Amino acid sequence: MQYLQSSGKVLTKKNINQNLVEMQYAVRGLVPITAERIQKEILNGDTSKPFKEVLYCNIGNPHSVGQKPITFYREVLALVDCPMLLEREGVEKLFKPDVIKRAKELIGLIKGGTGAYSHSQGIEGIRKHVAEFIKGRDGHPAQVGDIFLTNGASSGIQMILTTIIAEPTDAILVPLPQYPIYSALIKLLNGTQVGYSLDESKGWALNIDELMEKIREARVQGAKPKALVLINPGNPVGNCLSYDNLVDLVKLCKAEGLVLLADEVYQENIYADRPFVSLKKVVRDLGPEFSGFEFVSFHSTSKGIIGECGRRGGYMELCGFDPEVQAQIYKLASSGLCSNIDGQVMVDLMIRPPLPGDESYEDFTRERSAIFDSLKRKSIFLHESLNEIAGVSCQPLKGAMYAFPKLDLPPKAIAAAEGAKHAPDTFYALSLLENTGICAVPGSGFDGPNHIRLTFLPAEDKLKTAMSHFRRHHEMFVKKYS
Ligand code: DCS
Repeated sequence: MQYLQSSGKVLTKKNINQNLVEMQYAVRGLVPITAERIQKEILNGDTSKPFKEVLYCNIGNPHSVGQKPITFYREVLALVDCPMLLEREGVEKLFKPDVIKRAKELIGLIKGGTGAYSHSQGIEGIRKHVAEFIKGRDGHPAQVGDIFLTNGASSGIQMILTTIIAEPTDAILVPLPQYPIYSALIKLLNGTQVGYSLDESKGWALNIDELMEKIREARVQGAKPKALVLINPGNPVGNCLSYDNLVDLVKLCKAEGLVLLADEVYQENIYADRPFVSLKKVVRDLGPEFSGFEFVSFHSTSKGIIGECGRRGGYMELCGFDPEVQAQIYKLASSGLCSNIDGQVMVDLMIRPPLPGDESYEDFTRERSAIFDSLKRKSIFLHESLNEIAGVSCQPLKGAMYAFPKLDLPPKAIAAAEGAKHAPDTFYALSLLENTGICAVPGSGFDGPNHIRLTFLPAEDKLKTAMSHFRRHHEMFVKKYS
């Protein structure tokens, strides 16, 4: 018993991994936790709040706020997961011929069925399709052996950062604002985070000069920059980088000896005229001089128009890696045995939609367009209505699924936040939640203080009502602290 702590437990908050204790992940932090408590209170009969339900605008989880799954995906998934249905009488009345054909094809690829472990990098036939998809998208070939199917993009990001960070001075450059999986994992793995700012006044553009300065400064302070994270289209800022900007970035990373990690999970979420260009295309377009350049691209079934977050599908493509390093990454993947098979099937469906002439094509296109068109309308609506509020400014929302407006908060509000031991934007987000039921994430959770992140995923009527409440709250808040 001498090994027990005073709490009577072997493990206490003080003796577990302190990097875990210090790690922060705001997307599921204080404000969403408070929101969940409030929602439970309402369900238990509490009528004291000035709203009837919490509106979750904190997380990019489309189905949780009402987005319907696309029929074709679910039908194929159902048959692949329950092949016995294919033997049932009348199956062809329930499922269209192309659904049955696709399901049989996938069943043929998955040796052992969805209940068996697969190859640690993922089912080879599906990786072959991923390689074909990349070639079709970029016009440059991809190798099946370089594709790893992952549990969402998250597990790929975790594997790569685990591989890269060898000592505390190993530094990863991350954009500011950033998606907090990067800061969280760098903390957990005991590395160094070096932020490079995106320029809000220029629509969150990437500034190569400031980036070079950050790399130089980090070196002066004894850090060893090893990799740079790029989120394109951006979370939380909704920007989309130009081809030329990406070219400059690749040249800089090559010259500075940095591995480029391209988080491209929002590649389908583009609402303005600038198209998404993949990092792979940019690097390969640069020709043979860049053929050995090391970079990774992450993709996911959680975003786009699909939004199948719970499926945990994703892939990463490694390019230019030393085969000995890639073998270690393979070993790391094998220590997790394999990514889940349902997610692997979802990846295949994501990259091989029904084609014209397929029986499901029309319905699929209609369902897909309805989701996309609504996202586009909401991105425009949110941008415009946020900018109509005095003291709130929002850059154009060109991609992803978030608005990241800047809040001009009165000094008295900042002092009150300090008194409550909260960052000003957390104080604001808690007030917004308590008064309107809108659950948003404070910008400081993304290293973008004095901002707030709102998803534009809820249904259009709900979002419209929410914005009028948002405006009312903002005016009330400013008046209260002026
Ligand atoms: N990369 C970015 C930029 C993301 O926004 C997310 C999830 C991920 C990776 C990981 O997603 P998956 O593991 O599901 O592929 N976005 C979180 C967010 O900001 N809201 O919802 C989840």
